[in-house]
Parts: sequence; structure tokens; C-alpha cells
Amino acid sequence: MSTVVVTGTQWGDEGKGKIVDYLAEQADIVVRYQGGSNAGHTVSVEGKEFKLRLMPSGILYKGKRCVVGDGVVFDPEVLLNEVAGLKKEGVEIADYLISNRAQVVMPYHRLMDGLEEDSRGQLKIGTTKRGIGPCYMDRDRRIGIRMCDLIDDETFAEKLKIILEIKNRELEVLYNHPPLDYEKILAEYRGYADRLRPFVLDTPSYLNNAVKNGEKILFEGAQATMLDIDYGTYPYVTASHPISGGVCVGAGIGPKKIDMTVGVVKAYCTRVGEGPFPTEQLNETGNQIRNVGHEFGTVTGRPRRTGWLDGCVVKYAGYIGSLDYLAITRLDILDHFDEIKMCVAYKYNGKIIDEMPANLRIFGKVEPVYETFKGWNTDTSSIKKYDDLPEQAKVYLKRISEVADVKIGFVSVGPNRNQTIVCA
Ligand code: 2SA
Ligand code: GDP
Ligand code: MG
Repeated sequence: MSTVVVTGTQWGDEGKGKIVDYLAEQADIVVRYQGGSNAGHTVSVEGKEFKLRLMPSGILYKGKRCVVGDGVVFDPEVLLNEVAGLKKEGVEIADYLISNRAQVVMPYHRLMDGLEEDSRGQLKIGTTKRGIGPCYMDRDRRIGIRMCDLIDDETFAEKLKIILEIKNRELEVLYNHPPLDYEKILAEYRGYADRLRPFVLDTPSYLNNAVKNGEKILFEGAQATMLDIDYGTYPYVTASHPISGGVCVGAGIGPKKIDMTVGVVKAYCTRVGEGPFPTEQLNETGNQIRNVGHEFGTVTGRPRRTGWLDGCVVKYAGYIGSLDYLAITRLDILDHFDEIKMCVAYKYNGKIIDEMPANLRIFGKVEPVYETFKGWNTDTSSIKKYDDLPEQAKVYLKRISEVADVKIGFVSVGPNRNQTIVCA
């Protein structure tokens, strides 16, 4: 397979970073195609933990090329700090490339993300406040600044002048906020431009040539299907397309060039931020999952909401993303539960419903229909073969695959590379 896409099937934090890192050994190039520094992808290598935000998770192997694609909203300060941090940890940074079409996250995006969140009342989303939504919004208003603008001194100075006037007006009228200083932002971002210029190029042409030459490319999704701007639990979603289709628009690769799609499924379910979550457990079980699984936001440190696996969500992600395989992660976190539940259908007004409700008032009221599984009460974290997993764990995994109607490709039983079972 020369092109593989890895996406999240739930509400994020399924362990995409771990699976991408595992698969990256076979890849030549690893590409991020959407989102930005809202992502927190944790990768453990030889006991050391790396938290990646903008840099693709292939960076921890020597010699892999990493690409930040067109669909990413790119915060230069975050990436430069990330590179410095990785170098400090002794990671040898090979090639990394940034699309000349990627939108740049500006200080007013981060500022407005926070101001808007605080003024939205019941429509508060619980964003990461990294400027993601405001940056995509400016792209769509066609007042965004792209990397090709940033590295062109004259264009950048002109665009920033006009756009900052608009932004300062909005800051004053909407939030009674004092204006941001043009010269200060210009100087700061010119500094980033000088450091990043050598890495900026036309990544669609680079990637399409790589496909033609038979190189192996791994596309790394951030966030997940249920946070997709169109297919997720709108409006409690992020502002991009984390689904596999997002690769086409976010990396400039046509659908015919995608060979394989892998959806990452956490063996239970979590969500950060607001919005409905039918299988949420606001009880001792939920606390137990959070405590055993250390479920806290990688970027913001927020406690994650926790609950049982929602098979309806995984099934939905399966067809929205044309998934070939599931990678089921964090099975080991369920090792010591006497009883495990999985939602296999939704009931609304007493009737089973087949579709994922678009209307959040309905989605907020669906009743999960649960199947109950006996726990396996066995440590799975050092198991290397599917056949060696406890029988009860296999019953649970088989049922996930049946409900989702997608084959299982991988089972992960710990954060490290060698805690990955290949099934297909
Ligand atoms: P945003 O900042 O505009 O993308 O927020 C919109 C919604 O998307 C959710 N979102 C996430 N959900 C899970 N994990 C994410 N990354 C971090 C992590 C989050 C953190 O790895 O833990 O540290 O809190 C992520 N990024 C965005 C967000 O919660 C909103 O619901
Ligand atoms: P991502 O955003 O989807 O990459 O996921 P996060 O990095 O935010 O959260 C997943 C966490 O689970 C990280 O700390 C990973 O190191 C860890 N992880 C991944 N797979 C496994 C697994 O199978 N078992 C355990 N115990 N931890 C895992
Ligand atoms: Mg994460």
C-alpha cells in the first residue's frame, strides 16, 4: 500500500499519534492535512513521551520526511517551539516541509477564539483557544494570510496592514478590546518567516510526485469524525475535516490515490469540550475510566469526559470514512473491569433509529442500547498475538468489528511501539 490514511473515529484522543508512529516505520513521508495546534498526539518511544501538536508523528524516526499540508492552520510559533523542544530531547529532525497554501494562525485568531468562547453563553463549544476556528473563518472570508504571503515580505506587510485594520475594528466593536499593534506583529512574524522560508514549498506537487514515484505516504488525521465540521456533532465540532475525505482537500491528493484507510477506536469513549455524548458515564464507572486511563487533555490538561464505547459512532465513522480497518487502542485500560458495556443501537421515543441524528436536540436525547460483556480481568499489556488475548477480550473486539462493519487491523495494548498487535 503506498498511501494510508489514519483518522479518529470518535471525539479525538483515540491514540492516533501512537498508531501513526507505529505505521510510520514503513512510510517515507508523514503528512498532516487538517487542524492545527489544537491537536495533541502523544507518542511513547523507549519510555520517553513526546506530545506533538503540529509536527506529524513520523518525526520520531530518523530520515522520515514530514509535511504540514495545505489544509492545516499553521501557527509558526508553536511549530518552532516544537522543533526546538524535540531537538532538546535529542530527536534528529530530518526534512520537514510546510505547504505554501497553509493558512497562518495570527495573534488575533488566538485572542478572538478566547473572547468568542467567553461570550457565547449556551453555545460555548469548549475550544482549545488555539485560534483554530477564527483562522479557518478568515480563510472562508478570504482575509486569511497564507504561508506564501508570510514569506513574501512585501505582500505580508500590505496584507497585514489591511487585515489588522478589519480585526482591530471588530475587536473594538464586538469586545471593546484595545487595538493590536501592527509593527509588533509585523516584526514578530517576519522573524518566523525568516526561519521558516527554507521549509515552505508547493506540497501538492511534491506529494503527487512522491505518489507517482511509488513512495509510501501516511496521512495523519487530527481530532475525529464526530468533531468534523459537517459530519460531527455540529456546532460542537472543530472547524476542519478530520475524516479521510479531508486528505483530498487538505493535502491536494485525489480520492483515487488513497489506497487504505484506518480508523482508530479507543476501546471505550472520551470527549473534551461541550456537546452531547450518549454513552457518557457521569458516575463511578466514568471516574474509574478517567483515573485508570489518565484521561486529561494533551494540550489543555482539561479532564476528559468518559463513557462506554459507542458502536453507533464507530459504525458511522466507518462509512463516512470508507474505513478498511479499525485500530483498537487502549484495550489494556479495560483489563480490570468486571463488566464492560458497548452501545450497539440508539432508541429515540422508544424506537430504534438507524441513522446518526443530525439534529442535536434528538442526538442529545437518544438512549443507548447496551450489550454487556464480562470483563477479562487479565493484564493484556504484554500480549503480542491476537490469538493470545483472553477469550472475553476477543468476544468484545469481535463485537466492535461486527457492529461497525469494519475489520480489525490492529489492537493496541499499551502506549509503546511493541505493544501493538497486527491482525490483518
Ligand atoms: P477547536 O479548538 O476549535 O478545535 O475546538 C473545537 C472542538 O474540538 C475539540 N478538540 C479536541 N478534542 C479532543 N482532543 C483534541 N486535542 C487535545 C488533546 C485537546 C486538549 O489531544 O487532548 O488538550 O484539550 C482536540 N482539539 C480540539 C474541542 O475540545 C472542542 O470540542
Ligand atoms: P491522539 O490525539 O489520538 O493521538 O491521542 P492522545 O495522544 O491525545 O491520547 C492517547 C493517549 O493514549 C496517549 O497518551 C498515548 O500514549 C496513549 N496510548 C495509545 N495507545 C495506547 C494503548 O493501547 N494503551 C495505553 N495504555 N495507552 C495508549
Ligand atoms: Mg489528542
